[in-house]
Amino acid sequence: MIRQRVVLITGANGEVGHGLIEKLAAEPDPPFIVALDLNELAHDLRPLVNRMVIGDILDTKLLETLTTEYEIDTIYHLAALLSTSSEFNPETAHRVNVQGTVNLLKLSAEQSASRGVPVRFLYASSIAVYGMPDIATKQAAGPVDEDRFLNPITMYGCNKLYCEHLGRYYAAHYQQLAATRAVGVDFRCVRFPGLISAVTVPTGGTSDYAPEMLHAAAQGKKSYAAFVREDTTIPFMAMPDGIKALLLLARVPRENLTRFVYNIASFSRSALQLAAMVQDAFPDTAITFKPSDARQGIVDSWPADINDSAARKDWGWVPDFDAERAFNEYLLPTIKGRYASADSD
Ligand code: AKB
Repeated sequence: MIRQRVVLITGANGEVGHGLIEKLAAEPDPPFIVALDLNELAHDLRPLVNRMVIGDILDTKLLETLTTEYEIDTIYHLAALLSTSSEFNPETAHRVNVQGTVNLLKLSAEQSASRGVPVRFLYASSIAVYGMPDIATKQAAGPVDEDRFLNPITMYGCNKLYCEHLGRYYAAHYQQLAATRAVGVDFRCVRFPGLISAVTVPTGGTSDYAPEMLHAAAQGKKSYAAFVREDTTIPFMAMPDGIKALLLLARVPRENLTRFVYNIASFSRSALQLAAMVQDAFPDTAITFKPSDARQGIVDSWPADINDSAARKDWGWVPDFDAERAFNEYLLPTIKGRYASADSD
């Protein structure tokens, strides 16, 4: 039986899934997209995918069915419980974030072996893998490269860091003692900064104060209280650049890659600077700062800036948007259109 060759997207209904599906479906020769998510796909995305599977990455029976039905060429593994949500239920987060990833890596290893060609496995990691020991070190560190300060303080960060290692293991060492060496999974990973989308609002993350203040203002709310201090600084990226990075990394020939895990950076701004940009555009919303100790501690442990020179060198990564372009050419025009059309619905 000839099986359909497909691209599988987990967490397809999440923020990154939205942008990725739109971009893949708009390609001149779009792939056959199988979208997997716990929830039904948003209405506007439904026609853009070939198959929607409502299910759990912990359901190994479901994953087995998908492998028998399809020849999985590429996986974008986006499903995860984010950093704040994970702290409320760390063991559940561990199951979803780690066991879910193992299930998909195993599926990829089996498909790679049966096809004799490595499955490309794109993994969405995060700046949460870092753990800066204190604010003074964070301020003095400058742009942090991939291999320093890897002492995450959240379950999510621990999960992401460990799964980066699992990806490397399934790529280079899986079944290393077997009589015939397995075809390794083609594991490729980006560490996302805080992503800001004009069309979706995140839930359960700790970088959420930035998209939340923007969406609250665009919705015409009278006020928004950010859960961090004014001086809080971490790296951010406009969603289209995050999608661009995933697609670029997916397409680069493996021999160009010198590592499995790459930082990608775009702009770092303090919460106060972001609030000023939002208030310039939406002067009627008052943005205030009411730090929550717990969530503040998490963002303080993330670097202020990251070094993405390896991605730039190996696969030609350059973001399209700095902070000003992100606001003026993507976030503000798109978000104003979005809420204006919601008003008129
Ligand atoms: C979160 O805040 O948990 C995510 C992330 C930085 O990975 N947005």
